[in-house]
Amino acid sequence: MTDSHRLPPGQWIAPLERFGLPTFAPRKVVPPARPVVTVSGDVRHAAQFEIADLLAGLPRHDQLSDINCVTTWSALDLPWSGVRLRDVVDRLAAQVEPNPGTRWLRLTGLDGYWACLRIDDATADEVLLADQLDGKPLPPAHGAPVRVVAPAHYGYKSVKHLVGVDFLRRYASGPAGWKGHPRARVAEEERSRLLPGPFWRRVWRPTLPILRRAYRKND
Ligand SMILES: Nc1nc2c(c(=O)[nH]1)N[C@H]1C(S)=C(S)[C@@H](COP(=O)(O)O)O[C@H]1N2
Ligand SMILES: [Mo]
Repeated sequence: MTDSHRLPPGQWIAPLERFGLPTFAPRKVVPPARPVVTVSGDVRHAAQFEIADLLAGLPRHDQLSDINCVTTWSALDLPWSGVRLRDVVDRLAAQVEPNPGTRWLRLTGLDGYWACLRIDDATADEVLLADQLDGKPLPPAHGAPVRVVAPAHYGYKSVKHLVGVDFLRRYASGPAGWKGHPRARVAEEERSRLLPGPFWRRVWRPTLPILRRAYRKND
């Protein structure tokens, strides 16, 4: 509990457990032997990349960062390792040539979950495409083979099991729907596009045990 001084507003410390929207609780992912990422959207040439090729040769970064879930739990100081999402996006953009005016990335996971991050948010220094947690390959529960880690944003932007990246002109809310926020910055408590953050603490906190149970039942 030593780190509670830096807990964001309205958050509580919790251990990391597999988590998300209730619809995704039964969708446990078995990572494929040769995972690929499909890159499309408003681009000149859509393309597919093997994940191994996407990461090959990029500088690696080890980083302690937190997951802050919109439902008010926070797992602190998780030891991630991977490459910068910015380096990956640069590599992809060189191949697919996004059209001018694209401002958003839609990030899709193998379980069908997806979320949009603004390109300037997705390419900030501390945003990783992580392939390791605790010095070991990412476990299936936490996003194998690779996941996004966007510490400045609520957990719902940190898409696990990445299989799709689309360059888009416009934001789309994804499965989070109206409950989500286009940017979802933790420091601004952007829990939802509607109503202020503190309102949502009171909505989400009581649902947390129910959501946890739905996930644990499937684990
Ligand atoms: N593919 C995928 N990514 C996802 C989710 C999901 O259900 N599927 N849930 C999101 C939510 S709401 C949170 S809080 C974090 C939780 O990460 P964890 O399952 O590693 O604890 O993953 C995010 N990324
Ligand atoms: Mo979340």
